[in-house]
Amino acid sequence: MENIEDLKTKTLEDIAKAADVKTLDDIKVAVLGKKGAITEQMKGLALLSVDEKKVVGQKLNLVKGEIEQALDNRKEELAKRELDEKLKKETIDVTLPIRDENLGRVHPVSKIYEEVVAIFGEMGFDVADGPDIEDQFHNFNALNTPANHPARQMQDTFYIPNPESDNFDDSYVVRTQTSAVQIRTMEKKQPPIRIIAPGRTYRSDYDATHTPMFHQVEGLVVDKVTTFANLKGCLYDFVKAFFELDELPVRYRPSYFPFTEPSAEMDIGCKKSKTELKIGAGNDWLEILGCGMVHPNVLKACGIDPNEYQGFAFGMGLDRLAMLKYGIPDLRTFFESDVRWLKHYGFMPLDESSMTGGLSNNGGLTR
Ligand code: 2NM
Repeated sequence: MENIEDLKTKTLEDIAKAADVKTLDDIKVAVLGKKGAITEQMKGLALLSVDEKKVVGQKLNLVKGEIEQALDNRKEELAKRELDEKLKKETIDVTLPIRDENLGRVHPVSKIYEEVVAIFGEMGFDVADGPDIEDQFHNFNALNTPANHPARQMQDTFYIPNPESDNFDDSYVVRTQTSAVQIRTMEKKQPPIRIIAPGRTYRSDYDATHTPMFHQVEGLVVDKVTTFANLKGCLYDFVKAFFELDELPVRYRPSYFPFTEPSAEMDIGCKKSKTELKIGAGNDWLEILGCGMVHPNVLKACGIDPNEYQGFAFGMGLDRLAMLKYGIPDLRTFFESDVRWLKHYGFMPLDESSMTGGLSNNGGLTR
């Protein structure tokens, strides 16, 4: 019979040396298994005298217990080490570049929005916003748009009943332009004012270039000396930055808006062919925005003295800008939530628009 102490020492050494759980299991079988060294000795007890049986049996049980304990401890140690190694191997380096094929895309209108905010932000404009549902004072009256004005007619404007009044003049509207934001800004704050108001607007219209919900950005500058020359310089800088061109012919045509006097529409030079529209060169013109000097009545309605202050304002369609800049032919597709469309026309989310870091990030364009 093998010396029990020797067996114990050797087995404990083997356990301490075991490098993995499999080796431990092998040791367990070799010592405690059906034909294991301890098990064999247990069987051998039958041949001993009653007194010897008692002493050797106790000894064997003790050693068996110690070995079992050692196996358990070592197993736990190894499992912990294996887990540590696994965790170390699976560490995520958050500084690594993202796998951008898995990311979603930024909608072209959001991209244009970011670009417009970046350009006017650099010029010192603040971004202002307001509610989509407006009262008629802020959407019309304060904008020098009298009750009989065509812009108020039912076919254009979505009216929302006022639960507290049967009088039609008290009904609300979903804003037909973002100008109400300018009105609210002027009501709250005396000049100098320099804001843009980008956001959703609503009119009852639907074809390839009109959707009932669309996006506008309007701008407003009010100060003691604010001239039409300031307006021209500001918008000229804007269109050049927006279309990323060093030179871009522009012209102003007289126009009419109730809230500005004089009013104008700004065109940019382009070349139109059957298949292509090239902005910047050529003998054609493309209407890009409306603008003008803020009407004295508008300033008055907001508590600003038109004898002391003047302002200019402008407005343009973000969706239209997106169609022009990225050559998207049908506005209705903008709002169909088709993921394939978005993958085609959308932008990588990490390419932020900025005046210093690149505006439209054409490198990030997925086309
Ligand atoms: C346009 C065209 C011209 C405009 C005017 C104002 C306000 F509130 F100051 F009177 N905000 N926006 C304006 C002027 C908007 O959109 C084509």
